[in-house]
Amino acid sequence: MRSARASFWAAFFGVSVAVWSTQAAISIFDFSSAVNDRFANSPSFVAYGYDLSGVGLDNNGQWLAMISPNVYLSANHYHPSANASVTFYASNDPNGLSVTRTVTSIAQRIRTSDLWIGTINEPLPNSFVYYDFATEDITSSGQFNSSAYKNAVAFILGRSPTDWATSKDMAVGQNKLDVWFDSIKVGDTIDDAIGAVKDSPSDPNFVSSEALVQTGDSGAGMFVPSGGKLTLVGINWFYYTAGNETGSGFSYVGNYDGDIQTFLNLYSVPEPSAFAGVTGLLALGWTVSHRLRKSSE
Ligand SMILES: [Ca+2]
Ligand SMILES: [Ca+2]
Ligand SMILES: [Ca+2]
Repeated sequence: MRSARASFWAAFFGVSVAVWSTQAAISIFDFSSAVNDRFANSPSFVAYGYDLSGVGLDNNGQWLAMISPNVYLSANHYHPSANASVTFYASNDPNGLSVTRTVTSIAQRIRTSDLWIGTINEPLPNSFVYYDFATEDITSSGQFNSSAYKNAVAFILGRSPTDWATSKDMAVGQNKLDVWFDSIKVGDTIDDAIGAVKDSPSDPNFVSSEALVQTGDSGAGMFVPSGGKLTLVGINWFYYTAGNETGSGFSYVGNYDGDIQTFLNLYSVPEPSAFAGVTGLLALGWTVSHRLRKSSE
């Protein structure tokens, strides 16, 4: 069985941890900028119609996936630093609406996992999305095999082979979630992980834009589409080679939703409210009528 074999070899030969650099790029089968680069802004984009406005890359090339207007998830081993600057784009148009935020020092590792949770200095406006996240507990291959995520086709995010400015260096591929790792050790972290084997076109689980995470992609969100929306299911953690098999491993968010909710309850603040807009309009109306009255004096 594929998943058992992968777990076995990964456990015995170890896995290659993604070591970061700004040079590397996600590996996507048959990559093309129109299909795989978010900011090519093409209708043939693999994730066309899905909202990526809640995904950010900070000025150091580290990833954020927003789960409230001001709270993000990333990877413990490669997470945004306090005071980093991150620009979010409301659409896939690189010249469209964008806002820039600062990463704060309110942040922490989630237990002993490779998940990292933190805040930005000001909530994103309501034209920017934040993501629902997985909550289902999965603690064994058996539970994974009967879970909603077994064989789900996920969007895999990473740095693009195309030469974009850092904040726009976002490529998207796909892969089928088909591996579960029990207590895998990567670096100093031991945790379960959800994974996706890198297949060839002749393999039954192959999908278009089949992706394998690489160096520099750690901390990006792994999303499963559902009902036209994206659910954050994992965070890029590692890639592995086991014999002639290669694949990607993700921290599984659904085993930490309780801890995530505790952090959200403490630190999440709402997006700028409709009330602020109403106040602005009232103030503007007052100014206009005041001016009119003045000009008629
Ligand atoms: Ca859970
Ligand atoms: Ca690039
Ligand atoms: Ca695959």
